[in-house]
Amino acid sequence: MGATKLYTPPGYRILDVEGLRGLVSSLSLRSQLGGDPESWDIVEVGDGNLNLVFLVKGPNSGFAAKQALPYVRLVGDSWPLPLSRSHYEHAALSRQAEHAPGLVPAIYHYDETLALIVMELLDAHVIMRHGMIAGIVYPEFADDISTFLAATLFNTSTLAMPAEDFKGLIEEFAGNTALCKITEDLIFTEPYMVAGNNRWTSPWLDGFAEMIREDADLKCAISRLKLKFMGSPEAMIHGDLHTGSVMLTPEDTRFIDPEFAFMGPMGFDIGAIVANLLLNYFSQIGHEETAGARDGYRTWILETVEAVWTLFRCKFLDRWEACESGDGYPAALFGDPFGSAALARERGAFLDRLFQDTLGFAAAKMIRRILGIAHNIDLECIEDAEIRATAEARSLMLARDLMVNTECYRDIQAVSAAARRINGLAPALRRP
Ligand code: SR1
Ligand code: MG
Repeated sequence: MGATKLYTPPGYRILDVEGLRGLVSSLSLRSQLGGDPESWDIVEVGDGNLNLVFLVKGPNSGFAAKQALPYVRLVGDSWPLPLSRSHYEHAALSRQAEHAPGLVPAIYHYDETLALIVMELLDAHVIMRHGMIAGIVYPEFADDISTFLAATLFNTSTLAMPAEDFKGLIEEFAGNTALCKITEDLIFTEPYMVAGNNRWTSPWLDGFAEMIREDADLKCAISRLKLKFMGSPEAMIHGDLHTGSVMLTPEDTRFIDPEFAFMGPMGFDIGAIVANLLLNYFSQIGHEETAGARDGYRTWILETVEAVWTLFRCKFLDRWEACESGDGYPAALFGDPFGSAALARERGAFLDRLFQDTLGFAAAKMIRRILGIAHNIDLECIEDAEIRATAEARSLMLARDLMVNTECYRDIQAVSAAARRINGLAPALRRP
């Protein structure tokens, strides 16, 4: 990235702990916290790639405050990034709250100039990625995420929306181009070529990285997916729905951080979560005390992958069957018995295509986390490089097959069966 000048609007400043204390003490939120501003406990805890995140606690309550920086935090100010992502995050959170109430954090305050969203403190919750590294089972997760996906994707598509409203939504999110460009470059392009941002567990994975760069079938498949990502405004998608965008307890789940939201392909969100569950599945070799100690957890992960898709499919179909407001398949065309039987088959075919998209996008998400710039802590925290590379190589093997031979996977059980089989293979690693 060249040294581009950072643009910040008048009134924007990067907040620190004292800056936030001063700001909050002038807002009505002050009384919600209670006590004297000096007594508030404020810490910056952001560990993501892009933003600042503060936790603010007073004697009566607390909240979380997320501020967009004018650059990519992971890299620094040599990589500018527009603050407008905060606007899109706020817009998406508001829509998600409407369609999936109780599954996103409540918003308390939004400051467009400061690119600051103040929201509910999820103190009892942990980032799902961390919970899964610790081997915690989340019995409600599959039900909650399938509800979230079915509700947000169906209701923001033109299966549910009249055409005019749907086009309004496309317009509302059309400007989030810089965040889309990150995805277009970092997920769909760079891992498949020589690029300065890329890194991997070297030399162990050098052969895999080379094979992927020379794999014409894979490069056609990823480009097909990129085209779909850029040119298919099917629904308002979260856009970055990995397990770092989920905060939960065993009883309660919230989806956070939709700053990548735009009108895109539904399979991108479903694929993101499937990918991150599978990456964690393969990473378990690096988290168990003794070989096989996490087998029960592995089983739970794959059962969860299956449940996410199966429940999503049912919930999406239920919504579609109950809805007559969308312009996509006008109800007026399908009122007679032949029409309704044909529509039922059509819905099934739609979900079958969405399943294929989901697998392709899941594969893309897996490959980028191993060969691209932004890796997952699930794998990164494995200190032994050979063990880490083994988990990563297995992930790449499954991802490559999912992306190139997608149509061979007729159902989600075929995916978990392939993951189980590949997890027993010894990948050919390059030794130092
Ligand atoms: C440079 S930003 C890298 C990644 O961070 C976000 O979480 C998105 O996944 C993005 O691709
Ligand atoms: Mg994020």
